Amino acid sequence: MKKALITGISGQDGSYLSEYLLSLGYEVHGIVRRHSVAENQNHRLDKIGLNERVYTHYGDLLDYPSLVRIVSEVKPDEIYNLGAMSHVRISFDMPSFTIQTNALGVLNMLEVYRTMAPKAKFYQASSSEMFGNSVDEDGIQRLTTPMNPVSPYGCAKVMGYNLVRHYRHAYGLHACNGILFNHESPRRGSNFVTNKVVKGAVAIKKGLQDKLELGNMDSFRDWGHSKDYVRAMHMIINHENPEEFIVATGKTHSVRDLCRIVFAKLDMNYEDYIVQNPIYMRAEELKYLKGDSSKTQEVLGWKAEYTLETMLDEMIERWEKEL
Ligand code: NAP
Ligand code: G4F
Repeated sequence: MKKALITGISGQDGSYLSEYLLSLGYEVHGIVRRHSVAENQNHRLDKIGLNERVYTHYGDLLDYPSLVRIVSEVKPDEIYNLGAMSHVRISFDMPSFTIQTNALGVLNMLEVYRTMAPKAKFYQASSSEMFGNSVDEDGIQRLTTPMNPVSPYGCAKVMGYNLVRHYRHAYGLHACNGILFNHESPRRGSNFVTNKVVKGAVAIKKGLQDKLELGNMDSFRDWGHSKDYVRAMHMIINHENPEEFIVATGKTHSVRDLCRIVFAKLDMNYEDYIVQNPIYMRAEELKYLKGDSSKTQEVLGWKAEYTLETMLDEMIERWEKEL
């Protein structure tokens, strides 16, 4: 039985990846941070039903001794480093914590990996936010597009990305990067724009609120589903050569398009309900994302099963049940 260790197991991707690896017969271990409300500790993992093949360990990417203890106890075959301060706008408010977790946290994991479990494989959760406002002339970001990050989050992710490549080259480790474009799901944090719009629209439809406050509606994102993207993570780490891969749908929509689609699904016109509030704007905005995942499709055989529409339907269903 293969053993996987997931940092960020309590997050959106960590919970879907655990579910997927369990379905493949893995023993799954995850690092969780201590929460003051113990009931919230396994908020997402409870959804998949913690079972005898999922083990959680208290730790933190910034607490090196905890990482040493966990990696030496677990002896993982595969390490997925998904833990991060993952909210781009909040990274402007907490730049130091973001850089520590998303850059030095990667260094800590790589050092523990190199010294305690060098035979394991290592996956790093890299991000399309690393491209910033770089776009090729044909309006696409690909593996050769320069990285010009426009947020503390993006800067930290570029550092993590480069450290992974450096450790691979310097120490001959099987360490790889998945550059994932935005991916969402019913388990997405409700302060990311897709889930915020879906939750707000359902609440308005049910008469629970009148308006929805948003920031910039003219940025474009390439939105896929987390379930499709965690399958890609497993393919990337298990490719014979550790390399970089992009995971994206190749389709892009503006935040305004997203609002139009979601409100129309609920028989409403978004223009009657959306109010713009500058507190949700960013000091510097990433305007446009549309990724080229042709290498991932051709080399690994990865293909998305969800469309934006089917994903939004699933998210609407969640909030219709819950609100
Ligand atoms: P998420 O839901 O915000 O989950 C982040 C996870 O990281 C949570 O489990 C969180 O724990 C944990 N974490 C935060 N700080 C930590 C620390 N100092 N030490 C240990 N764990 C820590 O994010 P996600 O959407 O699943 O994303 C997973 C990864 O992919 C992240 O690295 C993100 O930056 C990257 N990524 C995401 C996307 C996307 O569109 N979703 C795209 C590209 C890359 P708590 O629950 O205790 O906060
Ligand atoms: O949903 P978002 O917060 O996602 P963002 O900033 O693109 O970051 C996500 O994707 C990255 C991959 O490219 C990940 F690395 C990262 O961890 C995260 O998962 O914002 C999307 C767009 C932005 O242009 C933002 O300005 O929506 C715009 N927006 C407009 N109003 C808003 C809001 N975003 C949020 N969160 N909240 C708003 O009220």
